Order: sequence, then structure tokens, then C-alpha cells
Amino acid sequence: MAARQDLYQHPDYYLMDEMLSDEHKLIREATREWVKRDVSPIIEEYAQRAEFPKQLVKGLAEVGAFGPYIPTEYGGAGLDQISYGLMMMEIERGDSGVRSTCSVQSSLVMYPIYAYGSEEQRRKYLPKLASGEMLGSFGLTEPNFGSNPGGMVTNIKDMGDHYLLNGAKMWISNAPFCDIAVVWAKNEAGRIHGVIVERGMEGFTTPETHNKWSLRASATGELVFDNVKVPKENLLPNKSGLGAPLGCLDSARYGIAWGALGAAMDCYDTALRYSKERVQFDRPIGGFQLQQKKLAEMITEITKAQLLTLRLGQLKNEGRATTGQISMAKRNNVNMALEIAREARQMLGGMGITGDYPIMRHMMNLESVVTYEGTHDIHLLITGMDVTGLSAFK
Ligand code: TGC
Ligand code: FAD
Repeated sequence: MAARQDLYQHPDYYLMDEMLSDEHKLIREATREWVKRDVSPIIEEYAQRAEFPKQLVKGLAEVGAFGPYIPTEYGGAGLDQISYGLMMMEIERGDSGVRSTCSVQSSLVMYPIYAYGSEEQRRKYLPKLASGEMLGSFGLTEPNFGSNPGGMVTNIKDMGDHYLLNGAKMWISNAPFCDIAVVWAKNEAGRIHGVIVERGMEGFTTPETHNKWSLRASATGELVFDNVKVPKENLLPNKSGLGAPLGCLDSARYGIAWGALGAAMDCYDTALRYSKERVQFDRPIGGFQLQQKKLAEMITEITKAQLLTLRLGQLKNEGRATTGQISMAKRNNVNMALEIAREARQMLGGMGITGDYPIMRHMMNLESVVTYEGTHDIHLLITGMDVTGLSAFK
């Protein structure tokens, strides 16, 4: 397959760049250049082969995408939340699966170790995770507990000098090759705790999940624990209860809101360029009203999402972003991106189904993004609960 030339130019209809600092723009440009150089030329082939491009790990670490907001003393980039968001936007513009690896590493592995871990755990794991020397995974979902993680049955038993871990996690990004996993399990009293499980511990296996039509350039698998002896010092000591894993999800969902925006912007940019080049009935198809309706609606939705997301980033920087606000942005942006991908795909006619253009890959990826980190409907219920004060989950 011939490598695709990446001609991306980002849409900025409301001159949002003027609201970014010079540092934000530099970070965004550096990430974009890396995506254009190292991701775009190879990603289609890896997605077609259903393989994670492991060679990207080094570059991701170098652009600072592993722990952008983790302090530098632990190897992170020490950046603000808008910088983190802009990086996720650019990386998902390249591919949702590559962004998934960053979300998991930064918000679901480094963040809990940083926020809930001991000083020894921070020093032992964070620098290696930031440099890509170690890759992590996050085990919350189980075969019978997806949207309802509080029902989990994976458990730890106190054996005096260690914990005995039993159970299984399913649908885990990066599981097949992770070096460590942050795993959520109930103790004898039914309280949820996080433990760090390392590859090589006896009884710990990570079978890969095959036959995915979505996120094909990201590896997904199970985490299986059969009487795994977990040293006591591997328990995250500073937070327990369901709020602990859900707190990590807030951070990852925030990054996904930005990421989905990137996928939408790539689909729009591709369709806009195509509409000016493709001639039918002796005119560029972009001159037909029906095609303009699609493009006008796309840029309107992208602009609304850009404003929503940047404001969310400002609130996050100030420590004021709520779970409800993050859910709204995740749900809105992923759904918006999916709808834009579907419309953009049609605008390319038959070419839209090929790997010569990124749209179909984005569209299929987004079918996972709309489900993981809380489904579209679960986020609607979170907003419903937030505005009414009444839970409709149970
Ligand atoms: P509920 O009773 O509402 O809450 C239990 C406790 O948690 C607190 N809490 C939160 N704390 C911090 N952040 C949040 N976002 C929180 N949401 C709730 C809450 O205050 C309470 O605390 P306390 O002290 O009173 O006990 O819980 P529930 O059982 O009714 O469930 C609520 C629900 C459905 C919203 C929640 O469980 C949920 O979000 N479900 C969706 C599950 C999900 O998102 N799974 C994601 C798995 S990870 C993943 O998909 C990674 S993909 C990675 C990639 O490749 O990018
Ligand atoms: P279910 O919870 O069974 O939901 C099925 C349907 O029922 C959905 O439409 C849902 O919205 C609806 N539903 C459920 N409850 C309600 C309700 N109360 N009211 C109304 N409707 C409801 N998990 C991890 O822990 N770590 C990972 O790294 C990870 N990576 C993933 C990667 C991929 C590619 C995928 C697809 C998933 C990943 N997940 C991961 C799991 C993901 O978070 C779950 O798939 C998701 O939370 C939904 O759970 P479920 O698939 O069991 O669906």
C-alpha cells in the first residue's frame, strides 16, 4: 500500500488560535509534525494488519505524550491540561488507537500511581512509564461488569505478607504487551482497591482479543489472575472505593473529548479538500448545495465543540471541571465526530471506503471511542443525574 501524503490543515473558523498561548501552539505544532512524519505514513497499513505500531512508543515519549501533566520530577512533562488536550487532539487526528495508548498510559496508569500511590511507587514506576521504557494497562471492566464497574468480582485476599489476586478483566487496551497493570479489585470487606500487577508474576496472563473491526491499530486483551501473589507494597495506599477508578476516568475522558475533536477535524479537512478536487457533471462537487450543507454543518459542529472543549480545559486547569462537564464533552464530541465521519465518508463516494483516505478508519475507531470510558448513553445519564440530582442507573 502506498504511503498517504498527509496534507492536513486544521480548521479554525472562530480564530480559536488567538485564545491559545504561544507554548500551547508550539506543543500542538510539534505533536502535529510528529504525527505527519511518523504516524500518517504507516498507520493505515498497521490498522489493516490489526497490529499496534510499537515503534511509535519512543516518539510518543519524546513528544511528551506519556504523562504530559505529571510533574517533571517524576519524568512527566509538567504541562497544563490544555497542552495535554491539544496533544490528544493531534494524536487522535492521526489515529484513535495511538491516542488510546497515550490515554491509558497517562491518565489510567500514571495518574493513579501519581495521585493514589506511595512515594516509592511514584519513583519506581513513573519515570519508566514517561520514557516509554514501561507500558501500562488499566483493568476495570470485567466480562459481567462494564457500565456497572461497582459490581466487579475480581478480588484480593490478605495473606499476611502478600495479597492473593483472583479474577479477570476484559477489553483492556495494551493488555497483550503491558509491563504493568493497574488493576481494581475488591478486598474481603467488598472495598475496591487498586493494585499494581507486574508481567512475570506467576498466574498473570494477558490473552489478546482478536476479530475487532475497530481500533485495529491498538492491541486489546484480557487480564487474567489465577492466584497471583501481589506484594503488599503494590497496593495503591492513598485512595480506595469506586471513586478511585472513576477519578482516573475523568482525566481520560477529558483527553478523549479533545481526541475526538481531532478525528472530526481530519474527516472534515479531508472531505473539504476532496470536494474541491472531485469533478462530476463538469463541476467540483463542493459547488453542489447538498455537499455544502454537509460541510457547513460539519464546520458548525466542530466550532461548537472547539469552544466547549477549550472552556473545559480552562476549568480543568483551575481544578474546577466537574465529572458532569467532562461527561458532556466526551459524549458530545465523540458523537459529533462519528456523525462527521459518516457524512464525510459519503462525500468521498466509493473512495471513502478505501484506506487511501483516513475517514473510514476514523469512523470505525470512533465506534469504540463512543463505547469505552463510559458509553454514549451512560454519559447522558450522568448529565441527567447531574441536573436533576436523581440517579436513573439503577
Ligand atoms: P456512584 O454510586 O454514582 O458512585 C460511586 C462513588 O464514586 C464517586 N464518583 C466519582 N468519583 C470521581 N470521579 C467520578 N467521575 C465519579 N463518579 C462517581 C461517587 O461520588 C461515589 O463516591 P462515594 O464516596 O459516595 O462512594 O456509582 P454507580 O455504581 O451508580 O455507577 C455510576 C456510573 C454508571 C456513572 C459509573 O460507574 C460509570 O461511569 N460507568 C461507566 C464505566 C466506565 O466508564 N468504564 C470505563 C472503563 S476504562 C476504559 O474504558 C478505558 S478505554 C481506554 C482507552 O483505550 O482509551
Ligand atoms: P454494557 O455495560 O453491557 O452495556 C451494553 C449497553 O447497555 C450499552 O449501550 C449501555 O449504554 C447500555 N446500558 C448499560 N447500563 C445501562 C443503564 N443503567 N441504563 C441504560 N442503558 C444502559 N475497559 C477497561 O477497564 N480498560 C481498558 O483499557 C478498556 N479498553 C477498551 C478498549 C476497547 C476497544 C473497548 C471496546 C472497550 C474497552 N474497555 C476498557 C471497556 C469499556 O469501558 C466498556 O466496553 C464500556 O464501559 C461498556 O461496557 P460493556 O461493553 O460491558 O457494555
